[in-house]
Amino acid sequence: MAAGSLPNSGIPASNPAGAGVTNPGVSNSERKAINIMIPVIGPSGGGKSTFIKNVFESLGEDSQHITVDDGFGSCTLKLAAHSLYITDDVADQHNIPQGSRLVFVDTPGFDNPVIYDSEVVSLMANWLASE
Ligand SMILES: Nc1nc2c(ncn2[C@@H]2O[C@H](COP(=O)(O)OP(=O)(O)OP(=O)(O)O)[C@@H](O)[C@H]2O)c(=O)[nH]1
Ligand SMILES: [Mg+2]
Repeated sequence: MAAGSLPNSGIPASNPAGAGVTNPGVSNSERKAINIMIPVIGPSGGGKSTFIKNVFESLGEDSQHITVDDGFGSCTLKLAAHSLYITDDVADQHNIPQGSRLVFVDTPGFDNPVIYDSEVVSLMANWLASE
């Protein structure tokens, strides 16, 4: 993994495209593609990874890189970003630049037996600070 990038995302942690900016009123060719970050947080075993996997599968995307709990303990132990491109139709419908991506950030669950909640929060804070 390159320094400064999110695991599994293949994108830099810093977002030169400018996440969250839709540039309304500007034609699509003038807009820059953006990464729409969606952190998924919650209790350990609550179904965070399953939710992300289901989103990918429902859109016909490969979901093998998303690991869910196999019943033998806490599963997600690091932040893991999983991104997919928004279709041009959906982008136009919502005034989002074509070529933009949704980036789901899977996180370790709260109350898991491996990582303190404070560490989970710290991981998230560091990630947000790098954006
Ligand atoms: N019945 C039911 N089981 C679910 C649902 N969502 C997830 N599960 C099951 O709950 C278990 C935990 O799901 P995960 O998606 O790994 O949960 P998580 O929140 O990512 O867990 P951690 O990464 O350990 O924090 C798995 O065995 C899933 O199959 C749901 O909506 N209904
Ligand atoms: Mg998980």
